[in-house]
This record gives sequence, structure tokens and C-alpha cells, in this order.
Amino acid sequence: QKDRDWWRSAVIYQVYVRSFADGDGDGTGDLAGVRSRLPYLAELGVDALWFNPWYLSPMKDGGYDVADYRAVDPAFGTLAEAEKLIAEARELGIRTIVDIVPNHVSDQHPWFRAALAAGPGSPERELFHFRSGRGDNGELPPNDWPSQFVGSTEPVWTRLPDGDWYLHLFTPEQPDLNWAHPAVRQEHEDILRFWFERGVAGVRIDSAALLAKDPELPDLASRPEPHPFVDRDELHDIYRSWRRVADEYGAVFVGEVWLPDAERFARYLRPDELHTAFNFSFLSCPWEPGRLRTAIDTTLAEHAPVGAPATWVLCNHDITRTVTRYGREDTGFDFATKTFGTPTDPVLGTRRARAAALLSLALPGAVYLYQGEELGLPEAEIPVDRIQDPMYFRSQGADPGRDGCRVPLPWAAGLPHAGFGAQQEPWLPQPADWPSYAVDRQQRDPGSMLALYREAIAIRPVFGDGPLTWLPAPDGVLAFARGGGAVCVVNLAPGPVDLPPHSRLLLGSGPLDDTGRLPQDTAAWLQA
Ligand code: TEU
Repeated sequence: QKDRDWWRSAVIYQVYVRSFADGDGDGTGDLAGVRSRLPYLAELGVDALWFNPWYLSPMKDGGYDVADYRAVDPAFGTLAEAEKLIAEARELGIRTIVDIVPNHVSDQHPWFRAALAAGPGSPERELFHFRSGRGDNGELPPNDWPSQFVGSTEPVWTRLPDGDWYLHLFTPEQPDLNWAHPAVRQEHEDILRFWFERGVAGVRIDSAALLAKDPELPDLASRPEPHPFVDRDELHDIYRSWRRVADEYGAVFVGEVWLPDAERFARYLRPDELHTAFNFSFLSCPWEPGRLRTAIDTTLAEHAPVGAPATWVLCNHDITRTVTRYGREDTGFDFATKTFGTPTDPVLGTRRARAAALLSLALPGAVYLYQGEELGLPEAEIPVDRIQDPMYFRSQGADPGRDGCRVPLPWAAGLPHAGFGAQQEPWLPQPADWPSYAVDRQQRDPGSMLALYREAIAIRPVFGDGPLTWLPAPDGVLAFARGGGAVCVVNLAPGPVDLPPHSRLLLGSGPLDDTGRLPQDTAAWLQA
């Protein structure tokens, strides 16, 4: 039973393959790189790896534009290598989660190429959303739906020379599939089986609340309710049939369900739908005791009735690095104000990120750990002429894009490119101080972020697996236990606070002060 329920309290490490480790030295991360670093991941103590898409892709959106869901992109390796990686990880006790992108495909996917060739009115076009335009000559897009790329005001429709328009909520190279078509549903269930047959233990579902569309594709302005393309009822039927497939293999889902409404969000977490979904509430929560406690309570309250474990996310491949976010006085991640111009203090940010690590690892549920967070990497500033992320271009520079958190990892301080890419430059430039964050350095430093994460993951079971109970604490201090005897205390008050009497310090995110008190922005794990 414990083995089957691994996902309820797992630490899941997110591998952005392109930037994790470079096995062949060409400046792009690959599966050989991941395989060579499995011992590192085992030592870190993670339970599972979630891989961002590794499929065949023209990489117009970092692999979220898939041309073949059953093939590994040659830049990353081969299918045989992926199978080896899955097996080798499993031998070290580490499970594999793959990323499925069901909302859209690449414009190079055989289905879309066939649809283009077959022309208007063809059955091939029914797998997508092709429409005539509006205006006298069809020169206007079929509706008013907004782009899903932050900051972009571009239409989600592109017109072909034959006059038809096609829908793409993301880039024009990512045409949306028509989920009302039975072949689309069948194909995705086959893709799930394909990866489950290869030993994959779980699937992350990209843009999970977007797939279904109102068949009439009405203007959002004229018919906002029910929303024509977000969180539609049809989705629940789709995920119920996916769940039947997963249950045959004992595999689990984590949905990327971006929904502000807690109740609507929880509707996806059912014994016959998704096992889990990402809880993004920390990403928009300021570093402030009341707001953090509310975020935690709200999250737990929305999960408890449906019996699903919460998940905790401090960062991912779409989000400004934690150290940089928390280094700003205004720490709430605000999509609207996300700019490199906002001043950030790396010392402050690091102190808070260390405390946040202990906080999230002590909470009930599963923790997602994005690669490089265990090294305390800050957001990197990418020179404009090196930016790759389409979000930057689609928003015409209004959004800096997401490359700053996708920079190749530093492995060895003394090697060229900090040990990533022997012969060639890394695909994104590393900041000059990257070697100071290198894994080999942090491995030798007991005060490093890496040492903190490793130790925390190792002793995390001291909390037990009970529900969270808040304990009485001074103003600005969060303190809780979960039945296992350990207590987590986070000091968000302006000054140092006393630790509870008769408690023994198990782990601190930073040193106690001279008088044995817990300083501001510091967390401690205690044995009561
Ligand atoms: O992101 C879905 C999504 O909603 C994004 O627009 C998100 O709001 C934005 O990136 C936040 O900065 C997923 C993937 O995580 C992302 O990398 C892809 O670009 C996107 O889907 C399209 O597949």
C-alpha cells in the first residue's frame, strides 16, 4: 500500500532536459547527461523525476510543440535511451513522470501537415479548429479569444493562403487539437499506454484545463459563461477515461490546472479523475505570515474533502527563480510586473528561499522541486539577442520570457561552462558567477543550499504523515506539527524569536543568533 501511494508525499524533481546535464558536450542537455547524473539525484533523495517534453520537436516552445509523441528528439537521444533511463532510475528507487501535451501539437506533426495539404472542408482539418474568417473577405479572425502567452495581444488565429484560419492558443506553430473528435481522444489514450508500457509511473498533463472548446467557438466577450475554452465540463469525461487507462498500470496524473477558483480546481481531483494537480498558490503569495498561512489553509481545505494530497510548487520552468522572487520587497509573483528592472537582493532572497524550502518540505503532500532550485540559482538575465522563449517575442518584449530560469546547470566550478557543454557554448548563456553555484562546490560546503535540501529530504519523515496542526506561536511566526513529533517553525516576524522550550534543533535554514534565537526569515525543524 505504501509503495502504491508513493505519490501522496513524494519529492518530485523536475528535469528540464535541455538544461540539466550535457552528455555529449554539444551545449544542449540530453538523456545521456541525465543518466550520468542519476547518482546525484539518488543522493539528493528524490522519489521521482518529471521530465519536461523530450519528444521529437522543432523546439518552437521548448518542446511543448510535439511532432511525434512516441519518439525522443535526436538532440536529447533515442527512445531506447529513454527506456534505459527509466529502468536505471527505477533501480535507484526513482520513478519517472513524462509530460503529455494534449491541447496542441507542433505544426510539423503529421496530422497538421496532412490537414494543410488536404485543404478546406477536408476530414483531415476536423482534427483541428479550422474556420473561415469574418469581414467581407474573411480577412478578420473568427473570434476574439486572447493568446495564452502572458503579455501577448496577438490573435490566436493564423490565416492560410487557402483562406482558412486555424486556432492556436499559444504560438502559430502550436495548432490546437479538436477534442470533440474521437480520433483525438483515441490517439491520446494510445500515447498514454505507449509510455506506461515503457515503465513510466506518471504523467504530467500540460495546460490541462484548456483542451475542450465550445464547438461554436463564440466570442469570449459575447459568451463568457461557461468559458468557451477554459475549464469546460467536457474535460471531466476525458480525464475519467484517461484514469481508467492509468489504473490499469497503477500510474498517476498531475494536472497543470491553472484555475483561480479553488472549488473548480478541486473538481479535477477525484478518485476517478486526476490524482493530483499543481498547487501554484505559493507563486503569487507574498512572503508574509498571514498570507502564507492563508495560502496553506486554503490549499489544504480544498484538497481534504476530495481525498487528494496537496502539492507544493516554489518554481518551475515558467516562473522566475525563487531566490530572485523572494529577494524583492514585493515578493508576490505578479505576472503583470515581472520585469528584470525590479530590484532584488540575492542575500535576502536566498535566506527566504532556504526557509521556504524547509516550510514546503514539512507540509502534508507532495513537493515539486525544479532543477537548480536545490543550488539556489537566481534568475539569469539573458541578453536580448540570445533569448529563445517565444513568450518574449509574442509579447513584443512586454514579458522578459522564461529563459532566465532555464539556463544550463553548473556542475563543476573549474570546467569550461561550469561543466555543461564541453565543446560548445550552452544553448543559453550562463551568468559570469555561475561557477560559484556549481554542484561540486556545494557538495563540499555543509552550509550550501544543496546540503540543506539533501538533509531536509532525508529527515523529512520525522514529521509523520498526519494532517497539519497549527501550534501557538508569537506574532509573525508560523509553527505546525503533523503527528510525527517534529515541529516546523518559520519566523516571518521583524526580529528574532525564542524557540519553544525543551526542543531540540534538527535542522535550520540558517544559523541561530548568539542568544540561541531564531532570526528573521529563518525556518527550523525541531524535535519537541
Ligand atoms: O504552460 C501553460 C500556461 O498556461 C502558460 O501560458 C503559463 O501561464 C505561462 O508559461 C506562465 O509564465 C504550459 C507549459 O508549462 C509552458 O512551458 C508551455 O509554453 C505552455 O504550456 C504551452 O504548451
